[in-house]
Amino acid sequence: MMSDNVFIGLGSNLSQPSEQLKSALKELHQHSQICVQRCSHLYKSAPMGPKDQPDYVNAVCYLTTSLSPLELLDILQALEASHGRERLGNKWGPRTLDLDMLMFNDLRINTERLTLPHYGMQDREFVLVPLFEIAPDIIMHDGKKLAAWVSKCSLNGLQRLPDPIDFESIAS
Ligand code: ROI
Repeated sequence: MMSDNVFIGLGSNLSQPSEQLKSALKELHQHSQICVQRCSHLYKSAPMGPKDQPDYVNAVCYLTTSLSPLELLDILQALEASHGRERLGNKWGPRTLDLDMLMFNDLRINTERLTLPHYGMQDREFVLVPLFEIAPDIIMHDGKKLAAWVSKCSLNGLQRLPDPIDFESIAS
């Protein structure tokens, strides 16, 4: 059954970022082997990397799935592509939708397509803070509490947007 526990980081800084994230959550939930269980508020964040791009909107969701990590990665990448994402060497450039697998159970893998846990979490306030909102008690892969990671991380003016994501509209 859908018993694997996964955290996904969502980000967008083009074409109505908040709407990109909300529709991506809905589309994820519509997959027969994915059940979105919880999602954070939306957060406005300054771009990490090149500053000559719009601010981002970020969020984190917790889902359960019966897909394998690589099957889920295929779904995430297909969803990015359907939102007009172009992968043209703009690794640090603006994007309509970014879906990063952060953790898949306690799995540790390091392959060309997928590294778990996600390598960049530790210094990304726009990942750690929304993750902490929905899973405040988790222990990270170095044995430290997520709370300790959050307290060491620079917040860079991260702003929680007031309106929660309407979970009913995602699950319907
Ligand atoms: N910066 C922020 N604030 N949020 C992101 O999701 C994000 N994604 C990226 C880069 C370009 C590294 N910067 C980001 O891929």
